[in-house]
Amino acid sequence: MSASFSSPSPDTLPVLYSFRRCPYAMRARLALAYSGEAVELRDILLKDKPAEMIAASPKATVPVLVLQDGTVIEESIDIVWWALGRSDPMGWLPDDGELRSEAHALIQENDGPFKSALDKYKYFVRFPEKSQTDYRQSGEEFLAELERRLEKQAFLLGDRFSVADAAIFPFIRQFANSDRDWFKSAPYPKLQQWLEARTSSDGFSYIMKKRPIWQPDTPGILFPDCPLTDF
Ligand SMILES: N[C@@H](CCC(=O)N[C@@H](CS)C(=O)NCC(=O)O)C(=O)O
Repeated sequence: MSASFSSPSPDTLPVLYSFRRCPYAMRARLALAYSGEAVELRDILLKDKPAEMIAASPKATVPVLVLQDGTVIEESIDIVWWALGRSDPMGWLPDDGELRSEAHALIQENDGPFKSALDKYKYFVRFPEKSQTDYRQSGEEFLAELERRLEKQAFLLGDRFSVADAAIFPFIRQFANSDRDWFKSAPYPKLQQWLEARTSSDGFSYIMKKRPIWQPDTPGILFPDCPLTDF
């Protein structure tokens, strides 16, 4: 925490409903934390969603960002673009239009086919049509694509960290954690290093800090409450 960081009061801020372990919520918290766009963070439990959140967003998934004018942003990637569009001190948004389109395309691949394979790999018992290995192999198509990118550059879009790295790594982490021994011995050394760097960073520890679950009629937590400059 730095003395120069001015702390707005949480009750005049946009409200973010979030669940600590959700990869979609992680990407939103990361973008908000690094943009410095302060919000009132309300950490919730999926099994006990607050009525306030469901009233704001009946689809009832996290993350949800409710702006002061009542606008509701209920897709994690839209929260990411909103935060970085307002403030991007780390330069996570590519200046180049083509690279921005590439970021969109890669994130779509992550959120679509890869996430679907990830869910089936993780919860294979619920999807008996195919084996866990089949599901893993289908997820590996995306891992291999990321590995190819990281063989020629340090980050997914080039030589600097970008919105694509921030939006995608929580899902790769989840895939890796589904069977750590397998992931450690899988032929994706660059991806393993990239993931390790992200998950061992102070910024990741910051967004993953255990915070008290929000209770209705109480103020949430000011987030971020310190400047983050390194990721
Ligand atoms: N497309 C949504 C997906 C969000 C999502 O599915 N979040 C999960 C948690 S990781 C959720 O809230 N699920 C509802 C539930 O489990 O009740 C987004 O990007 O924000």
